[in-house]
Amino acid sequence: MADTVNVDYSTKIPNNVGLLDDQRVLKALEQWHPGYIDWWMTMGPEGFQTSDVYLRTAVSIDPKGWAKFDYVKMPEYRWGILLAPRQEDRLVNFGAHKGEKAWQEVPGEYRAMLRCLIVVQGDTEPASVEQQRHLGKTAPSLYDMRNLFQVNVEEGRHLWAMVYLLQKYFGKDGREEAEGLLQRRSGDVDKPRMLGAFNEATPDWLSFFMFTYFTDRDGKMQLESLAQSGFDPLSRTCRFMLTEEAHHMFVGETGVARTIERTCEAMKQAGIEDPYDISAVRKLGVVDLPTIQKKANLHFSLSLDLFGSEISTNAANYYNSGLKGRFQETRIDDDHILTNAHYAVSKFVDGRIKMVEEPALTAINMRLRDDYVVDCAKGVERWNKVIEKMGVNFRITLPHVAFHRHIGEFQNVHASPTGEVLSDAEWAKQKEAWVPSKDDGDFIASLMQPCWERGKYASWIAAPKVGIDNKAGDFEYVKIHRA
Ligand code: BYC
Repeated sequence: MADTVNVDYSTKIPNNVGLLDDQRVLKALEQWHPGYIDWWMTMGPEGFQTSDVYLRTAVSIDPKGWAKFDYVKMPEYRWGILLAPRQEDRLVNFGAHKGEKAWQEVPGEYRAMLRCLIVVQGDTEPASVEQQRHLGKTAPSLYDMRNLFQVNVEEGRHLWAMVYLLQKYFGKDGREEAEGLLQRRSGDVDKPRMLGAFNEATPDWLSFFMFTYFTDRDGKMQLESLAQSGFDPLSRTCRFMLTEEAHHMFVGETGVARTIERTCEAMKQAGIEDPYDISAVRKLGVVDLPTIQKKANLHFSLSLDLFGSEISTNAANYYNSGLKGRFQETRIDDDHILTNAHYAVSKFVDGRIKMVEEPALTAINMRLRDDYVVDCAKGVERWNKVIEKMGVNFRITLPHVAFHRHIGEFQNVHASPTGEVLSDAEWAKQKEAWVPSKDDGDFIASLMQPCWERGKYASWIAAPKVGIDNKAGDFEYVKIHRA
């Protein structure tokens, strides 16, 4: 069977890539399946594997109606292989091969590079599930719990998507890499996940919302760039992943917005005008706005690190080879080859942060990061609208790109959120005003009391405006069954 719009559920692994006719890959995936389930049971959402969760499952790749909602026990979720429809006559749209027919097989000379990109992408998916595995126990509502589990099962599916590419196109080393993806663990000293932010803890729900807002948005940008790939199966895979990714960022944006809304509402009710009167605000059982700002500072800066170095020969090679493009590559008005183009890069020169013109090819990471910052700022403005509407005098801002960085130009620089360069001593003195302190973490942890009654929400978060799948306010999104 050729690639189809509808998903074939007759095989153990649902798919629209004709796996029935591809016994080698079907067998390889079936062999990988028990290890995956084993990983899911030990590293997936802790304590809720026998609960019935109102989840969406992809049943088609038709953008008009691709998902169906129903109660599912998570280990029985049908993780499948779904690729966006093939576009006839698709071309390589950038780099040295621009204008050639898009590749249906891996170009030999780019095999190692392509494998590396797929493995890095694949590694982030199970990492995020591992980071979030304890959160179910402190869910502020059944609605939020369901959203967490939806994000988790879909990250699991994104792992399947990358493993399919490895198994189908990379032979023995692909199979080894697929195994490796189940072996590494987020935060493990001996076998950590590959990228920095995916080894950080997600200790509370505000971190989860910030992560899905900022870090899933890096996912969006990276997937958008990989969706441009001249290697057509990767492009089609990423295009379908992006359909699911939108909900993850929605969970983040609305989660933070609802937290802000509840804080402002409680302040107004108590007659507190000063958002910096932190102890008074905290007594109301809500997160004060300055602490929300610190959380945003932390997650934004960790996510900026995921773009790699501003100047990167890896990125130039990916681009030149036609493997990874820019955000919305085909809509950019230039030659898409970039050998003579320049791009302004923020750098640390003679003790100062400056913009410097660099060859555009080596500045690909920087450009994607710039696009990311613009995208992040839009949701932050929507958060500020919530604050403004409630009549509170406070604004959330994105910190300077040099703030709190561990990768790239600014990794050895201390900079304030407004971009002033600081001495070690100045940084040490002020750091706790900018990133969450242990006290902030302890306070947030104290708020993380489970609230699992239908239609009820924890003290620190407002109810959503609409239900998932338009369900009523008291809908039982998770029928909890604790084993
Ligand atoms: N942490 O030339 P450089 C998602 C390494 S998120 C640790 O500066 P390059 C999701 C780098 O690997 C999206 N190491 O960077 C979100 C390289 O090592 P090698 C995931 C890092 O290669 C939420 C060396 O430093 N997808 O989907 O241009 C939930 C020098 O690298 C880091 C992708 O990232 C770091 N932060 O760019 C679930 C797309 N940064 O090669 C999922 C695929 C750099 O010298 N990945 N290094 O051993 C890529 O395109 C690139 O690997 C990167 C790095 C953009 C990450």
